[in-house]
Amino acid sequence: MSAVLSANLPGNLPNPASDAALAAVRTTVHATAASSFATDLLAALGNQPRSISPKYFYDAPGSALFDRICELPEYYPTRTELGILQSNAAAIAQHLGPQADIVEFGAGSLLKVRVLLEALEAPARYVPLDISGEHLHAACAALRADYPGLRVEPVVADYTQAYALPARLPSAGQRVGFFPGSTLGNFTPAEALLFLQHAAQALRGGALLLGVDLVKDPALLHAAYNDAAGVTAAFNLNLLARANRELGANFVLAHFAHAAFYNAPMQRIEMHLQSRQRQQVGLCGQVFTLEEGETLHTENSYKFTRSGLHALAEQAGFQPGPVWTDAQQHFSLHCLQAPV
Ligand code: AVI
Repeated sequence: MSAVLSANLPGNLPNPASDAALAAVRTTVHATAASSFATDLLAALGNQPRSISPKYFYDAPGSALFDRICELPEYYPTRTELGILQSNAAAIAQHLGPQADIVEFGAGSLLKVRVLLEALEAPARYVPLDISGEHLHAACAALRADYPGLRVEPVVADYTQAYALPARLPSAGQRVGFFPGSTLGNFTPAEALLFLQHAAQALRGGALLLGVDLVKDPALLHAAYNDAAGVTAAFNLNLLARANRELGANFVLAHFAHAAFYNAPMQRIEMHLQSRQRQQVGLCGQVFTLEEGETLHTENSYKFTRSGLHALAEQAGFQPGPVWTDAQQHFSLHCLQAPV
């Protein structure tokens, strides 16, 4: 998960890579991940308005909280997308064809790709890309145990930066990118475009199966990000807890409130951490004053219309294909054809 994309896209286009090139990408990912939280949080606190990438939610406690969010009654995206996949598995498989070479951007719980693997005819390979090597390798071990015949080739990489995919298999069908969960909605529009442009090149001649949340009744959206059990609040506040753990900051969590609301003109949920009082916080030897009511903007979660997503995909070089949705049109799964 990340919202930082490289601006010089042509220089970063992925190519089938040598082992040395892959190793270089992995080393860079690890080195930058450790130092960037402090740098980005310092910059966020010093800026006005204050804003930080949602990628910092996902340390181990944050990832566990996100898994709990996905099970909440109010948080419809996960189960709705899974339902769409299950109900349309045969049609999706027919559209993607036999011996697909599947590339998943992120390796969440691997639950959704299992539905795809079950439905596809003789998938040739599964290549999940994730920034967390530990999580990725554990998930792949579980998958290998359940699909002993499947070639599983994890790549530790930040897929919002330059990444390299393993060379194509001569015997495989089309390369199929899989990006479920509406993670695209956590990018800025410019970052979303860059990600799609990058994916269009990486998947040349293949397709991208993309899950995105749809614009809907703001009351449903509000409930999904303000659950009664307070799990989303804990997820948001974990950013400060993480800064205390990793960076020696002195945030008092009780002095901040979770604030999430739908910004209709921008078609996005915004999450903020709102200062409950005038306070001072220390981070890396610097002291920042927050006035009562001031916020640190921690996440945007964009919602899409079918036509808006198609326009974005076309701008990135994809040709829109079939769209599968649930009966209530809450969520959508798009098949986008990559350029040849
Ligand atoms: C990961 N991402 C798509 C989630 C979303 O809905 O934007 C993250 C999340 N934030 C709060 N609840 C869930």
